[in-house]
Amino acid sequence: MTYIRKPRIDLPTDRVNAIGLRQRDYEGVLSTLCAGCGHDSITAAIVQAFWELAIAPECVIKLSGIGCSSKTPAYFMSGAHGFNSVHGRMPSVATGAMAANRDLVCIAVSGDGDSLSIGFGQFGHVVRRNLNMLYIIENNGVYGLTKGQFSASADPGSRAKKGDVNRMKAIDPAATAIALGGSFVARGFSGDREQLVPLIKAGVRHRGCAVLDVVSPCVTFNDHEGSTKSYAYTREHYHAAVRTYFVPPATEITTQYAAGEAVQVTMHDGSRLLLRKASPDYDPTDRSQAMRYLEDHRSRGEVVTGMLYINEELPEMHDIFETARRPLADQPLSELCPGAAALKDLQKGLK
Ligand SMILES: Cc1ncc(C[n+]2csc(CCOP(=O)(O)OP(=O)(O)O)c2C)c(N)n1
Ligand code: SF4
Ligand SMILES: [Mg+2]
Repeated sequence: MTYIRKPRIDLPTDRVNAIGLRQRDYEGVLSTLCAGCGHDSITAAIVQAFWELAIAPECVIKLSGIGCSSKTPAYFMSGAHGFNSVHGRMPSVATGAMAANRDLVCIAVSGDGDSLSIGFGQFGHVVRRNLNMLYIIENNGVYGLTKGQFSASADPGSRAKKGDVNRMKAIDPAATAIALGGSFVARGFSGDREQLVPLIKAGVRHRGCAVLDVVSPCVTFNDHEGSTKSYAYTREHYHAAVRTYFVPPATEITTQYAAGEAVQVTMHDGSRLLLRKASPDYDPTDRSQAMRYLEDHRSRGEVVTGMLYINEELPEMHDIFETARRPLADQPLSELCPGAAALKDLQKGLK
């Protein structure tokens, strides 16, 4: 793949984070996506979130499948490990990488085509395994890279650029992840960075599979009248269920909201999520209510955003399988290859 390096100019006024890095240290190569593509705004939010969290890029693994969305890991954290995998197969690669080294911080970027069409089975199983990763779906309702065919997230009745009407029902990745028993499900909009950055930070810090569906308009193939994934439609039908604030462990917890207005979730590393109910009847820890709420608003054509469901109690893949604490690359050879006698013993048990 060809790419263009960004010229590096450090200004003395650039702020550094807790580990002495500038925001530029979290950027990647120049984007080759269409000007105005929602995916580029999500990239900017990812850069900001990781810089604010002060995570060293070399501790991160960034993964993707195939699509315009799946190209985006090239545009952030050049210093991270990365693998641009096969269409719809990113979750398998993520499972392998995280099984081999649980200390990595995993961020995966996929598309609605990549995750809800060809990769639907893989998406379901990685949620079910509760693999420790942030799984972002950059959702534009079309296959952008292959020139604008309807994807599985296109709403029935929505129009393609050339006028065709979609007759199929849509798959909602957030509702699907909640139905599958996912431990963290949120939705954002590429045009709302203020909401998106705390959702990304919380997803990174969540121990388990954090699914973040982000409505991300495709300006070239799906930003016209009749599309329900356009900037205009999303802005008009936007409905925040909760307002999300991420508070890192070292910071004193202060909240501007009166008791009863904010729900507080303490995450495994001690950081906290302050969830202010924008809708007084919404509780993001109540799974069946979250499902009903999404369905009610979907039937009214509204796009519900924010932290939709969270459960900090669900065990992550390594807890379920009681795997070794040490990364595979650091395991002593004697443990990895225990020898012929141990193999014989194992075989005896299988007879
Ligand atoms: C196995 C396989 N099948 C089909 C394709 C063709 N293909 C490439 S990208 C894509 C869809 C991408 O859509 P999405 O994941 O929504 O990403 P977007 O481009 O919209 O960001 C398809 C069908 C492929 N590359 N590989
Ligand atoms: S075709 Fe659509 S999704 Fe792809 S880069 Fe252009 S605007 Fe973005
Ligand atoms: Mg798409």
